Parts: sequence; structure tokens; C-alpha cells
Amino acid sequence: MREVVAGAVIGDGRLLLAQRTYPTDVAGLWELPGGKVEAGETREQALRRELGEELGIEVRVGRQLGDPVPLRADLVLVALAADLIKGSPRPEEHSAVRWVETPELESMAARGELVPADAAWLDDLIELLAVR
Ligand code: DCP
Repeated sequence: MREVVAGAVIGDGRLLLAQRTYPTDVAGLWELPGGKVEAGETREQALRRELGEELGIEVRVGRQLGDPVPLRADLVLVALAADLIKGSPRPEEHSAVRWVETPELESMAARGELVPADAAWLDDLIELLAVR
């Protein structure tokens, strides 16, 4: 079983979303950025590496957010809360990034603009934004 870690990155009280470019079924939809955990890495190390590579940011990784979401028989997606500590996200592998507050997040979810797996965490994300 492989894991994908996704970061619920908070900066200035807002949540970072990144727009996927592939595969075609989710291209154009918005996600919590992250990627696959490599052999020998912790989830935290993997998330810090992926956010550095994909967006050029440094984060402090916190608790697990919500429940893991199965992606395929051999792949599970785990969300971790994180705080931006350095940098401003530059999309290297995404088509765009945006910072959202709760009302915008809710509208995007209602319009089906979040990747389906991440939409499962909507309530957890709203709760996370409420305490920041
Ligand atoms: N995924 C998701 N929601 C996220 C992050 C990822 O549903 N917030 C899914 C999309 C992909 C899988 O997880 O099916 C792997 O994500 P990435 O492509 O971002 O991960 P990598 O860059 O590590 O993988 P690859 O090298 O295969 O592109």
C-alpha cells in the first residue's frame, strides 16, 4: 500500500489550493498540494519535500486532518495540516495557486471544482480555517 500526502497549508488565515494539470479527469480541478511518500520517508518528510519541489515553500507540518481517502486498491490519500513558514507559492507543476477563505472554499466545493478525493475533507478544512 502506497500513501499520498496532501497539505492543508494555512497562511494568513487562508487555505492554499493548487490547480492540477493532469490526469485529464482531474485537470483544472483544485487540490491540497502534495504527492507520494517515497520509501524511507515519513509522511511529514514527504510533504515538506513535495511542497518544496512543487511550490518552493517551507511548512511546519501538524496533525492529520480527517480520515484517509482510498484512491485505488494500492493507494491511500492522507491530509496533514501545515502552516506556511517561508516562501510564497510559485506553481512549478500546477497551473495556478490560490489562497481561499471559507466562503470561497464552500462555493468551489458546491461547483465541483475540488478534486473528488479532497472534497471529502470539506468539513475538516472549514474547521481548520475556523481556528486559524
Ligand atoms: N491526489 C488527490 N488529491 C490530492 C493530491 C493527490 O486526489 N490532494 C491524487 C492524484 C493522483 C495521486 O493522488 O492520482 C498522486 O498525486 P500526485 O500526482 O500529485 O503525486 P506525485 O507527484 O508524487 O505522483 P506522480 O509522480 O505519479 O505524478
